[in-house]
Order: sequence, then structure tokens, then C-alpha cells
Amino acid sequence: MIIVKLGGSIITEKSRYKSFNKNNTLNIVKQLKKLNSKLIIVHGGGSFGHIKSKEYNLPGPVNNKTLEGMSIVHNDMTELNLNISRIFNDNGMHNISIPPSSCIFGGNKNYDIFSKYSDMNLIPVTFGDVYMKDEKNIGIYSGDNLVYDLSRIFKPDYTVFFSDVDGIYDKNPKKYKDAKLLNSISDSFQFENIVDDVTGGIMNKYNIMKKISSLGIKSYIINGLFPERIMDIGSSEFIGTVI
Ligand code: ATP
Ligand code: IP8
Repeated sequence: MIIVKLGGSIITEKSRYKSFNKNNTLNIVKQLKKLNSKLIIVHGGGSFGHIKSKEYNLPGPVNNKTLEGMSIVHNDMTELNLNISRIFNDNGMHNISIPPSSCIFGGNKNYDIFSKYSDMNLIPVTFGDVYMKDEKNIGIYSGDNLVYDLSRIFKPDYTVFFSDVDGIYDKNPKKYKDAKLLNSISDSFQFENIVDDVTGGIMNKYNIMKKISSLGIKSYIINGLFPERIMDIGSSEFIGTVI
């Protein structure tokens, strides 16, 4: 089993509301097919999730505005999910969409349905979503957090995070031309997000990857513009960051 996160920056254009990057997604799906492995797919929100979350003050306390926002963001996320699920299906990778807002409520999480569908050889396709943190607060559950939750349950061989950069650098490569790619992380590095993310950007991703590694599971960040790099995992040719 491999758990794959499709980052919002590679499957959408993050600064343009609801712009889906079909070609990037298709290229990744084609490589995933070649792996011939059991998969769980998690995708981020990108411009289908973060823009409206911010506009409607999410995460935040329940009120008329945040409830409306919750509905809008969830609908937009299911639209993105449908775009992605169809590409998998069109490429012979049959799947089932599982919204986290139906599995998580307050402190209660129940992911049993993932194993049931996975056992039937349907690929679960899930996503960062809105959810009820408790009775008074609406939260945003990041796709990265889901990768961790699912890793604890499924103990995958490894996890892969497709993003729009080659991996983690010593500083933001989008801002600094001299940024150096870190193949693995031992030194300190800086995070500076250009596009605001309601779930914490690459810093949250790095913290999640560290938590996954404490389960004894490796996580790889790969540039989704070069998804074929997934084939080099474990070899000296691999380009990306492993944690
Ligand atoms: P998500 O679905 O969680 O949004 P994502 O793959 O789109 O996943 P981001 O959270 O957008 O990931 O993180 C990737 C971005 O982080 C890059 O586009 C880059 O601009 C930014 N970034 C900031 N600091 C760094 C760093 N030190 N190394 C790599 N990227 C960095
Ligand atoms: O992009 C958050 O998931 P992420 C999704 O994986 C929403 O952090 C709804 C903003």
C-alpha cells in the first residue's frame, strides 16, 4: 500500500479560484498506474479550498457566515474531488470518494470504510475538508493530517507528497534562486509561504512527515511536474526529499 497526497499547488492553480490543472493530474495518475500497488489517494484544496475558507473566516466559530462558508467550501472540494476521481476512473483505476466530513466529527474519527473499499480493490480518494471540530467550531482538516491518520491505520510501505517544487529546500525556492534542495533533512531550513494557506503550508507538511517517520514509514516529496520520479524511489537517481 502507498498513500499519495496530491498537493493543491500541483492539481490547481492556487491563486485562481477553482482552476483545476487537469494535465498535471493526468500525468501523475499515469505514473501511479505503473506502480501496480494498492493506493489511497488524498488531495489538497488549492484554489478550491483555501480561497473561500479565508473569505468565510474558516476555521472559526459557528455562525451564519461560517456555516455558509462550510457549505461552499465542502461543495467546491467535492467538485475538485469529482474532477480527480474521473481521471483515475478514465484510466482504469476504479475508485470511491470518501469525504472526511462524514468520518470525523469532534474528537470522533472512524476510518473503517477506507479498509472496506480498499479490500474490494476500489481506491479511496479523499481530501482536505471542512468538519466540526466540536459543537461550536468549524475546522479545516488538512489532507496532510489525513495522510498521517491513514498511515497509522494502514501502515503503508511509504507515503508520497506531490507538490510544485522538487522537495524541501533550505529556503523557499520560489523566492530565492540560490535555494538548495535538501535530499534529506538534517540542517535547519526556512519556510516562507507566498500563497497563504489556511492549514499552515509546507511547515505543516514537514511536521506531518516527521510524525509519519516516527511510525517507521518514509515520506517522499516529489515535484508533480515530474511524476516519473516516483519510479526512482530507493535509488541514487531519486530527485526529491525523503523524511
Ligand atoms: P497542499 O495541498 O497542502 O497545499 P502543496 O503541495 O500545494 O500541498 P504547499 O503547502 O503549497 O504544498 O507547499 C509548497 C510551497 O511551499 C512551494 O510552492 C513553495 O513556494 C513553498 N515553500 C516555502 N518554503 C519552502 C521551502 N523551504 N522548501 C520548499 N518549498 C517551500
Ligand atoms: O490543502 C485543506 O487541505 P490541504 C482543504 O491539504 C481546505 O491543507 C478545505 C481548505
